[in-house]
Amino acid sequence: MSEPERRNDLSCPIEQLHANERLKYHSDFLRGTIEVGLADPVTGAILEADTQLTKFFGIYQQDDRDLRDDRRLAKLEPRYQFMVRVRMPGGVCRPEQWLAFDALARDTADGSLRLTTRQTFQFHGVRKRELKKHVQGIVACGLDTLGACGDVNRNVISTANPLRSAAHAAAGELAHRIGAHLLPKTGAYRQIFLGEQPAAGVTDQEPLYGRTYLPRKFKIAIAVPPHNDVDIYAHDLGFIAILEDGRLIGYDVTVGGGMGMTHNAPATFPRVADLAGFCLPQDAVAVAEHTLGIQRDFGDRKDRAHARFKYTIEDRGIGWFREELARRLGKALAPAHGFRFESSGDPIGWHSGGQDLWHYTLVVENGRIKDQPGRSLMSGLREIARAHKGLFALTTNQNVIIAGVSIDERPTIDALLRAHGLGDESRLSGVRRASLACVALPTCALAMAESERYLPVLIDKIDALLADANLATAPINLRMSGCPNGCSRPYLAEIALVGKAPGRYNLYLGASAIGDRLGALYLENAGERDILDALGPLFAAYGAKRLAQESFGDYVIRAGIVPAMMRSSDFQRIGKTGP
Ligand code: SRM
Ligand code: SF4
Repeated sequence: MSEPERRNDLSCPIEQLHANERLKYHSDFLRGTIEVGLADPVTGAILEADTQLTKFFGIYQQDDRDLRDDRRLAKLEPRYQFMVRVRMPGGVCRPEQWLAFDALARDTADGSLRLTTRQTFQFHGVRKRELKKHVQGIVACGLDTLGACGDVNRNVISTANPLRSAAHAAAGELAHRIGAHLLPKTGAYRQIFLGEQPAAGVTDQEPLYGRTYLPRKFKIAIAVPPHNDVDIYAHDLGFIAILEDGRLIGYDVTVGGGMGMTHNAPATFPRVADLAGFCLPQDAVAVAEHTLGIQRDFGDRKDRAHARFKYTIEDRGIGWFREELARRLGKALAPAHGFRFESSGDPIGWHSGGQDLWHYTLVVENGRIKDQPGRSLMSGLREIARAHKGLFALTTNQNVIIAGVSIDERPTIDALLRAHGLGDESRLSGVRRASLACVALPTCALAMAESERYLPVLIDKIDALLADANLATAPINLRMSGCPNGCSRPYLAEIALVGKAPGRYNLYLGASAIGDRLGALYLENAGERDILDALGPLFAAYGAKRLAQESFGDYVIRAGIVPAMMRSSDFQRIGKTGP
């Protein structure tokens, strides 16, 4: 597409756009003054404006919020550190890559690995002086961090484990192809972080993105029914594999999903994606490119709170999108084929699939990999990586699958799991197995309340309520986020707790168990006692009155406890406040 057709880049003077647009425009393809900041030995930080640019390279400047007050009193600057996110389409890595990440976590980060809700690794606590070395370590093992954050297409996720079936393999392969096709082309990343020199006479070009990239982040997921483990409806763009007699014939396409909102700002809301149509496998990359192009050209570049693709779709309608896509693609999407989802969770423990192979899903509570007394998760996975001949497949439910184990190798993996206090998944309650929590404190600058550190403690208490109601194994999904941005996709959880202030959460109920309906606000600004007092009677009623196979989310709607969320834009308006 020629430059003048990029409406939002050029239809209005750059001065009238959001400050981030000006920053990108004048950044020399994302270079800014990052080099200057990295070289400054006086501070652990980089320059403020550059913190927006390093995001495009998967790097966030943070500080340890636990230490803020003490350091301020001691007249020290905040303990600046960096979060580094790996780009790993489809969430797959080889054992030697696992070992490299394990070593990097211990050498140049905080000693832990964090599995994210988008199927990749994050490192926390990387100091500025180690940042280049850390990124180079990731690149040395064949991956990178380019485009893992920032206003570009993010890490493309796909249903977990390409070794599970041919359709899973095709989904993983499509994630790679789309990810590679939509990667930014700037040479800034390699020059700044890998020390490469620009080739003589070569200037930067961003043929797909232009100088201002996208108005906001853009996320793509690929699902293989009946599993909606990727939460397809939470994505800007989704591909749902359509199989006939086990053969992939194409993808149903969804657009306009997203989670983030701001408390008490009704113009912002989570949105469940719309079904746009069907495309052939060979058209999927072009559909991704042109959908991204539509958002590039029509997304709101003045108001970042209204800049996600979900608002473009909400404002202009799915009919408009279909026509615009057809114009760019040169043909219309076919009518959607239709599909059926049965779950949004992971198969836990051993399961088989694909050429006589076995796979073990290890539950990693809230995605944090580190050793604890009696449960040496980090050391155990290191030992497994040394012995394992298959792959590691990360799931969007923050778990890891030890994938592609032959029947002969199973005893070795079992022994290693046992030796490290792992492999006890059957001991966990249904809620704990299915729970998700975002990172939140102490690293996330936007956190209003605890999440990763608090959810396990709260679940101990919720488990007691569930046991009283004979629901210990019920697979109710519970998700917690430290703020309304919704990084654990809470609005698609049957029970969601969204941070409002320290120790205070909004409680949402009534999302479907298969991830196609949002929850509704049930209790506002609730403390732990309020939450437990609200959930106890609901669990008792659900335990006593549920229909066969009825999920908790469906029950609370049938029982009239919360309304079914029919329209995303109603999200902030309807919903009962208080039990
Ligand atoms: Fe997120 C911002 C962590 C998945 C919606 N997210 C952040 C930041 C970078 C905070 C910041 O901007 O300073 C968090 C860093 C915390 C830390 O210390 O590590 C953060 N998000 C995460 C992760 C690590 C949560 C986790 O526990 O796994 C996930 C990393 C995914 C990845 O590998 O790429 C993560 N974030 C999500 C998801 C879930 C998803 O994509 O499936 C969402 C909701 C879906 C969506 O995008 O609509 C999500 N994160 C946000 C938002 C709200 C965006 C919006 O449209 O309003 C923000 C804030 C922003 O962008 O301004 C945000
Ligand atoms: Fe941070 Fe909020 Fe995302 Fe949690 S939901 S990681 S608190 S931005």
